[in-house]
Amino acid sequence: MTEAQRIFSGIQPTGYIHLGNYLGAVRRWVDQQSEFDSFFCIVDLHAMTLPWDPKELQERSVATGAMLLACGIDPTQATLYLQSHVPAHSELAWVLSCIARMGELRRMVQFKEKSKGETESVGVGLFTYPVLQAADVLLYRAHGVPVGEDQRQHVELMRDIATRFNSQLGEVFVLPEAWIPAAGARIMSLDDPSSKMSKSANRPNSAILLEDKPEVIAKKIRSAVTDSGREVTASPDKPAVTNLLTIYSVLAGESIAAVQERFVGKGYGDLKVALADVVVAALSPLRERYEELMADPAETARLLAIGAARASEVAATTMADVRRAAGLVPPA
Ligand code: AQP
Repeated sequence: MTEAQRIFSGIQPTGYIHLGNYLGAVRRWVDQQSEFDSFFCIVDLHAMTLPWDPKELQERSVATGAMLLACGIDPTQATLYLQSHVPAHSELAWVLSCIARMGELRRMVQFKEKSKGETESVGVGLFTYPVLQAADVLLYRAHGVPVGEDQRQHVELMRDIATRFNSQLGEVFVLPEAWIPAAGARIMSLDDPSSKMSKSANRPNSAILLEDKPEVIAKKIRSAVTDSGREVTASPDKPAVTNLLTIYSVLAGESIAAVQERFVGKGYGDLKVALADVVVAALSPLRERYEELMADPAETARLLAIGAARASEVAATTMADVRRAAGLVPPA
């Protein structure tokens, strides 16, 4: 039997997991975990790149673990853990920050967006976090990185850093590939279809959270902005309706054309009512499992510790090769 290819992906515990995270990443992790040697990481160190509340970070880290389990991540199949429990992530990030170049980090769109032009006063971590992200993936010598569209540039950067390390110091790293889904790779905000649905948007009606109750989901969808015109069709001049149709299509497992067909002669209001039903049907079982798991956070913490032990073993092997290649003397 050939060994399963390895995949790695992460999620920040910066807030509440939303439908964009689910469709762009988490749902696919669940589908892929039996086929690949899967590492799914709650990247708590990344959650420190903008000012944070320590108590909230602690709570959200375990709650994110519980939500991933509720979504169907199976700790007997996948390695699920907290990034800070495996110190090799930070160690490798330092080594790679000596390989990465200022110019390539400056080009990162997320840095430009999140620093909002305040490049002198934001934390250094916001600038260097793509290097930590490169370390996250390269540490496990993962082939595939199942992510949403927003992470494409960061995966390109990790390939560049890995290539440079391998050619300067010796072949240590596998070059990872971004695995971006054909549909659902960029779910947009409900209140602004020009910006992606995001945990850090801090606008209550912009994102559907996986833990939202049915009435909240229906209300958010009812208040979603729509476009001019009346026809329920996906097109570049109808970004809001296209977004709603995309969500419907991915969750219902039907093509956009088939979904459009359902709404011939109907209006945006009809689409919103039907979409709310589809979203509630998909998310209610997750929310119920999540509420059960949150009644016993110690159990989630225990499962995360088991994942960290497995991740540490794999990380140690890579770090031994990195140290050797970099010329760091092993402890006597
Ligand atoms: N809107 C989205 N559509 C599809 N996929 C998405 N992802 C994020 N947003 C969308 C994918 O979800 C995974 C986890 O990403 P994250 O933890 O960075 O989530 P976020 O919502 O992007 O979180 P933040 O805190 O708001 O971060 P920023 O502001 O950096 O985006 C990834 O695979 C991501 O592609």
